[in-house]
Amino acid sequence: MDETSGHQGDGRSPEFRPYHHPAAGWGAARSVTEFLVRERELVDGPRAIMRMNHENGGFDCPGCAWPDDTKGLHLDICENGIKHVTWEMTRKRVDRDFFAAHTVAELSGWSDFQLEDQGRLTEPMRYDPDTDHYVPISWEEAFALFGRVVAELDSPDQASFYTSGRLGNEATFLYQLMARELGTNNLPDCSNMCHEASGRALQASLGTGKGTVDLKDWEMTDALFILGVNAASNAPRMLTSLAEAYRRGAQIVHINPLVEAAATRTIIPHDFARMATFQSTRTSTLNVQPRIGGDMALIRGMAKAVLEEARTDPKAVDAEFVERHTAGFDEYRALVEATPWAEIERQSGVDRAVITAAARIYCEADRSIFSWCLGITQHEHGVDTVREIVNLLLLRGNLGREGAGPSPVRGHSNVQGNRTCGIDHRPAEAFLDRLAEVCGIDPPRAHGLDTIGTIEAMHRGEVKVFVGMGGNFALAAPDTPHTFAALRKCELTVQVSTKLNRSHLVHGRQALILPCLGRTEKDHQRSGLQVTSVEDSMSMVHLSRGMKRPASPHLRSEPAIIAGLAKAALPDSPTPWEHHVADYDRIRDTMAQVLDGFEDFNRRVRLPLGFRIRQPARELVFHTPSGRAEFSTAALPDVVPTDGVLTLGTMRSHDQWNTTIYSDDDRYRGIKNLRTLIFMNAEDMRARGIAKFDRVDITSTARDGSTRALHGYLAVPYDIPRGCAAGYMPEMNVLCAIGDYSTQSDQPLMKHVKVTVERSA
Ligand SMILES: Nc1nc2c(c(=O)[nH]1)N[C@H]1C(S)=C(S)[C@@H](COP(=O)(O)OP(=O)(O)OC[C@H]3O[C@@H](n4cnc5c(=O)[nH]c(N)nc54)[C@H](O)[C@@H]3O)O[C@H]1N2
Ligand SMILES: Nc1nc2c(c(=O)[nH]1)N[C@H]1C(S)=C(S)[C@@H](COP(=O)(O)OP(=O)(O)OC[C@H]3O[C@@H](n4cnc5c(=O)[nH]c(N)nc54)[C@H](O)[C@@H]3O)O[C@H]1N2
Ligand SMILES: [Mo]
Repeated sequence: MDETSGHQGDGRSPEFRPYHHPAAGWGAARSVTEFLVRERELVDGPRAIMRMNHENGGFDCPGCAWPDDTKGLHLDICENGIKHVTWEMTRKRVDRDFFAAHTVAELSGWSDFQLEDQGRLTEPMRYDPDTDHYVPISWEEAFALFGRVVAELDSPDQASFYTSGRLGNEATFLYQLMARELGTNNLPDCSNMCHEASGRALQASLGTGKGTVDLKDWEMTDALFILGVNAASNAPRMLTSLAEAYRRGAQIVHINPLVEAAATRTIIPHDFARMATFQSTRTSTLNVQPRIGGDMALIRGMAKAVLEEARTDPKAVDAEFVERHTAGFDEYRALVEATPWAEIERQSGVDRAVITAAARIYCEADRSIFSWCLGITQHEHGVDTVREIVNLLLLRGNLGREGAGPSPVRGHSNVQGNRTCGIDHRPAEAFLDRLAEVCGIDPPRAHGLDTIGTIEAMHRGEVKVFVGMGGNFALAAPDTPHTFAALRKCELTVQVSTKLNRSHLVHGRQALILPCLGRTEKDHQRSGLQVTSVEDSMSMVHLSRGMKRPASPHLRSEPAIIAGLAKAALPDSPTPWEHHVADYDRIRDTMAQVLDGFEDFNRRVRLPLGFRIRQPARELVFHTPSGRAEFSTAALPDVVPTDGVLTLGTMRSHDQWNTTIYSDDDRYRGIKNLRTLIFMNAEDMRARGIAKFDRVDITSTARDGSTRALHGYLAVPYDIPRGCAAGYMPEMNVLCAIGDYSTQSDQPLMKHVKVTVERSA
């Protein structure tokens, strides 16, 4: 296999049959059963799942960041959560015999599915260049190797420390402390590729980087607007909220170029009575299909309709709210009024009548929530679009009251907690001051490198040591061959992982694999069994307690691994690393002094449902320059592709977790046995003489004019606006140029790749 072509089919022939069943329900149940059988987990899997996301016990689902049910012990599980847990609990093992039997060159020829499917890593390994094998190394020697290489760097900024969003809060805090004690803010993370735009936009508009609503608000709202998220696959427990909202008569508007499964009907995953009787509930009242990148124009159109409505109905705009709590309204109104409908229709790809219908729903609702994910953020104008969403919310005072506000859907289960606990390459001065005071260190003040910055610096030879705290950097990052070359230029790459993946095979001159405990596993330290904490999409912090025997006796917890690395690299550190790891309560006591909203952390995190981090914007306190919520006035971007060009969005299938591929099926989109595909509008196919399942070549053109290509993909006619196309990450990362990232958020433009498609010769 060509090392950049991602997943390989298993020879079964591909199928495409549009899916007409409700989301979740029996299709999900069957899929779970097949998966459990394959992973030989029929006994332990379900038992573990009964312990997941439980009030005061159990572990946090390592899947998505959707919050737990507010009613406490209510069992709210989903098909994909079960898969994520089972994938971690597999009985298969990657041990020293495995590495002795296969060279890295040989493993590089395996598919990504095959690599992870070998099971759990069991002991620390070091790359041996003489034999091209990974060979066992003791923990102490591995740490010492890291310490030696770091000591030889000319500057701590030659090291970069990546975080993938599964890392618990306590480990997160230690990790950033190690980096900053060393003297660098090089803390790239997966949110650089995911919700960086949301954070920056909400910070600018509201003075807080997070959404303001919680699950209770979802239960009370009159209208939900869901933008750019494939909820049925990527936040399946949202289906429950959507169905409950529908039953209570709330309006649900989905805004997505694709009509995803969550935008039709669902059988609520845990509603066994309804499952037994095949009763489904609608989860949508209106579906709007903008062109890719057309959301900002669409939202502005809704704002224009609201302002027009206000001419005859003074209540359409909440004048009192606008007057008391916001700044910049007059400029915004002038801008909206000056934007012609024709321009709004052209840029959004949606007729005025449909936009007005959505605006009417918005005006008729007392309380509205806007929720979004990557379809909004992974664009050049992601920040402007999120700010436009906030503008629309502000117009009707949908902030700081029950049932209303912005609600971004975060990705990894603790990606939000990572940021809260200090993973930020642009840390706030106030945070650094507190860190300095409490921890007795002198943290660097200069901004560090993010994900793209790290890859570019590796290429220039400026970053020589890379640590991946979870994740699969090599495959998750854009421009696969370019990222591979960057990693290979490093002096040392260290991957802290649970499973074998591509990032272990694409390594530096020296390389370490450090295997860690998973979320589901018991974490014993000197003072006894430990618990960790995580934060969900709605700022709830709660405990996660592993209950399974570790996959191997040689595994260490992430906090213990970080402490080992830190002690080796920081011989004179003022931080009592071992003392901290012996009892995570001590880490929490330190965090309570450093982090805003974490007072009395150890007690409050043990409350039955944990605690919610204070949200100033929710209380209508705005840490913005004006002290008010700020309207933005950005010009509409031109997102209409030129003739012959398609705008391609890369996304996940149903049966995958980011770079982890569970199978080649994408059930809700009707796809079987196929990942190397491109969804296209039927007219666009006809215009190019392409028929269903024809092999096509896809060529992307970057801003700098350079081109990248994938060959032999199968074209699939799909209900998607003309000029738009879609396909799967991480395979399509090959098409994402390293230089194509947003000037607003530095996020790679993973939903906005300009491509041409033609039949393969
Ligand atoms: N099972 C599962 N769950 C996951 C993950 C997983 O891989 N598997 N990943 C987790 C992570 S890290 C994240 S960040 C989230 C990601 O969750 P999503 O944001 O749902 O991820 P994607 O699959 O990239 O899907 C993006 C959606 O945006 C739509 N879209 C594309 N372009 C546009 C556009 O211009 N405008 C609009 N309005 N929509 C657009 C696509 O049609 C698709 O429905 O999910 C998390 N949950
Ligand atoms: N083209 C394109 N590219 C994208 C995206 C896109 O939409 N389009 N989405 C981006 C987004 S939103 C994200 S978040 C990134 C995802 O980027 P990452 O977070 O880097 O990737 P994952 O695939 O989630 O990482 C999977 C690996 O994590 C390790 N792992 C699993 N559990 C644990 C654990 O408990 N501890 C540790 N230490 N390791 C563990 C396993 O070894 C597994 O192989 O991809 C980004 N890339
Ligand atoms: Mo993500």
